[in-house]
Amino acid sequence: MNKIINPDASEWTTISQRPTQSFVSIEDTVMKIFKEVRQKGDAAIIKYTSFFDGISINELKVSETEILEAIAKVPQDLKTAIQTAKSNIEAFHRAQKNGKVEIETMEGVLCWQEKRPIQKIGLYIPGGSAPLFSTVLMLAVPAKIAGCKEIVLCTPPDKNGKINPAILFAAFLCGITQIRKVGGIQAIGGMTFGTKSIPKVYKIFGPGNQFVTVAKQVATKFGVAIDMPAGPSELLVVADDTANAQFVASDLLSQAEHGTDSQVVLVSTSVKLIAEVAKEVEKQLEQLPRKEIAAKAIQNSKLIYLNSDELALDFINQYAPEHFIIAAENEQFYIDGIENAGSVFVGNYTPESAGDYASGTNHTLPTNSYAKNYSGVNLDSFLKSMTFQKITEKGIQNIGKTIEVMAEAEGLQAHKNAVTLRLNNLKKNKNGI
Ligand code: HSO
Ligand code: ZN
Repeated sequence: MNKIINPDASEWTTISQRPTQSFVSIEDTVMKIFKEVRQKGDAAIIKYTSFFDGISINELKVSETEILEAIAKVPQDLKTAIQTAKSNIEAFHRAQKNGKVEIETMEGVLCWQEKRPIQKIGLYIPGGSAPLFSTVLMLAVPAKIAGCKEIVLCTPPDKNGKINPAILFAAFLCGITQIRKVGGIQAIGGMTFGTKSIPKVYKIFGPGNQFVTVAKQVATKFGVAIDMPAGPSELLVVADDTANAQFVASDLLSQAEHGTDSQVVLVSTSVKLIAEVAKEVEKQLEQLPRKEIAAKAIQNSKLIYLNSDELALDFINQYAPEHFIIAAENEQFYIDGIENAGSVFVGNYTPESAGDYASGTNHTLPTNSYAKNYSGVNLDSFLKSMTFQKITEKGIQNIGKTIEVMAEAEGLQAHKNAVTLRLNNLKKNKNGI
């Protein structure tokens, strides 16, 4: 781990930089595959599934029998855990519903806003070394609460053409029945253009490797919305002498084990704690089944000493972490002052794992400093806001002049006329002509 003592503010930008990835070459590959998916549909999907996943699959749809078989395979304690997590996620996201906003801006001028679900959405769930069935809950639960009508879930098959049973169980529990065995660029292409077996969607959600990330970005060029630009997972912990070094180390490692490119950072006002955490990380790392992955991420990680809470907070806001753990005595100072973070975990007994799985908050969050301008996935991610207005006769008389003057000044006579004709009509009626 790299110890950095009292870095000067001029060095913060460099310290905050995540390892850069070059996406240019991937973009060409994505364009090529998208073109083929658009032209050849399922045939292209099948071709690339065989090429990238090493399995030849003719039926992309997951059958009911497969779902039932998978459900039978999931151990009971895992089923119970998934159910508990689901009900917490449901409670938190249901509470995010907010009613209609309605206001009479002038007498007779009524304006209101209502939300409507995005009708067709696609959920991408990565496979790979750690199939994240928890992400199914994080995306499907709010999608259902929002009322999205058509939800398709794409996830890559393993070498035997199968999908992790827990992914299928979580999907089933959430009422997702449209599941397709397809991953990577071809899955995103399928949902962007639609094929015989993959429905076209309006918005794509979910994490993925760099190929999926670039494919989602390219999908936006074809009119599809995406949740956010994704990147490798990250965690920043701020801790002082009141923190528990073992806990802090375990949190840093919990993110480090996601991938070799994960970013973990400790910011501390205590040199003593930094030394203890560094020791603990080495110790706990040895015991981890995924220690090779975690060790690589730890190599890039940073332990930063800053000599005041104020400086620490400024740095953290500049870094804009995806996850931010506060393990410091002055916790309210950080709660009040944090401007840029995806999700915040407060106190010594709030591990990031809680939010990753079960407490109720969403774990699909902005990385790579996008916490400066993006929110994590929440109920609104699945909704659109629409505005309405109704103007009465009295209302158009009240607001008419304002519109006429502005339209005239913009040189838009037809806009002005749309008001003038109505006002004249009302005048005539009033005069009984
Ligand atoms: N920390 C990950 C989410 C996750 N962790 C899923 C475990 N499973 C990205 O926020
Ligand atoms: Zn995690």
